[in-house]
Amino acid sequence: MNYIKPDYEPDADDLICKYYIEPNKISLSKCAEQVAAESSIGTWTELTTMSSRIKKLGARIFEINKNGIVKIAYPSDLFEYGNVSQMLSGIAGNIFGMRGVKNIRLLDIELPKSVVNSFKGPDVGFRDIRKMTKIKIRPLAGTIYKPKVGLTPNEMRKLAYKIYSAGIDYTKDDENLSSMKFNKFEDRVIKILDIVDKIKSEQNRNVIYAPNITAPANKMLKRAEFVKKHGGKCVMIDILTVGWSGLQYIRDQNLKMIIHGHRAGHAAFTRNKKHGISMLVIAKLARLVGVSALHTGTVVGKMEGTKKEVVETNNFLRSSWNGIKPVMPVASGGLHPGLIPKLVKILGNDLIINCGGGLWGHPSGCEAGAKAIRQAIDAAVKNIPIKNYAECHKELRAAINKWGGLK
Ligand code: CAP
Ligand code: MG
Repeated sequence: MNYIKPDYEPDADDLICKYYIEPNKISLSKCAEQVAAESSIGTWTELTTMSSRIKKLGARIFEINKNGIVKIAYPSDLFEYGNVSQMLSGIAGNIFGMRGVKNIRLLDIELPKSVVNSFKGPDVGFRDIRKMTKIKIRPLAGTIYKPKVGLTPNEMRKLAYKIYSAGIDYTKDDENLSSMKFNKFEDRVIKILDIVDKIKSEQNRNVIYAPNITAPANKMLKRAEFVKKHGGKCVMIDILTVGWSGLQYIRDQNLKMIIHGHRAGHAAFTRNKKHGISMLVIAKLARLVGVSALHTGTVVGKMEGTKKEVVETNNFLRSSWNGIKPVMPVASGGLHPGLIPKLVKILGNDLIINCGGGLWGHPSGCEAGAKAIRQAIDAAVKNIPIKNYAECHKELRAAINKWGGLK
């Protein structure tokens, strides 16, 4: 069967994948054909069970260029509606391990409306987060409790009060904190949500806490329901270690809570520029299934990720998409106050800015760390050079003295 159809014009009901392909000891077109076959209806040999009816479901390669960019259209009948796992088992499954392929990267996908609308997307979206927090324009000031793992619920409770009082809007657990013997999930949630209420009564601010519910699906649901019962508005899920089905299971409960999507492990797919799956594709799928906020990178922080990639992903998350609610990007990883103006210049105001070490490592303690972050955000939003702002804000000055930020 021939999968190369240079004259084919994809129609509105096709799912289109853009791949980068490097063949292994065969021609690029032969390799692309193997990919198209394996990801749709074929295998390594002609089949006696193949029929002209089934051939209509075959993938169509409608573009190949010398640089290895291959575009393939898949008829939407190949896919089960509302099932990301099945979709990926085709377009991002066996193809990564075939001998004829040296490298292959799924760079982008365009989904037909029928597939997009078979998913719910976020229950609570980007604009809902702004409404819930009543923060209209500026980026949200967030942090991750640090050390990552080790603090007790009582310790976190005290720290939460200090940093929320000093101006932090959004706090979250770290990706590897769930329910440990020294820090039980339920105990921690009750204690921190108690502080969330206290901040509401003392300062009339709706601050958010994102407890990490990552666990087997039934446990995640129990944890999410527990958070809701105690007045929590948000849960965090490590979406890639949990898997698409786990994420969708929680989303489909319609809990009306923010789902904060942490992407721990994404770089196993995204980091090798010649192989794997791009962050843009992961972001599309995460939005489809229904995260409210998603880590996408910082450009300026400790985690790898080019400006082009992060900007493109963030723009997608905020764009309109067949009625699927937009998602709030989360910038996190190695951030500190001195980097915030640069970050906001590159990524804009519609962001949750998370500083972990960049708050808890402040030389004057965590309250000063929280203040310095808010000061840096204010300077960025008001477009005042951080150097000038630091002259009359001592917390910001101390942060810059420790970590830099004037260059
Ligand atoms: C940040 C963080 C986040 C990373 C994940 C960490 O802490 O908590 O998990 O941001 O990366 O453990 O590294 P720091 P990404 O602020 O102390 O660096 O957002 O790129 O997925
Ligand atoms: Mg972390």
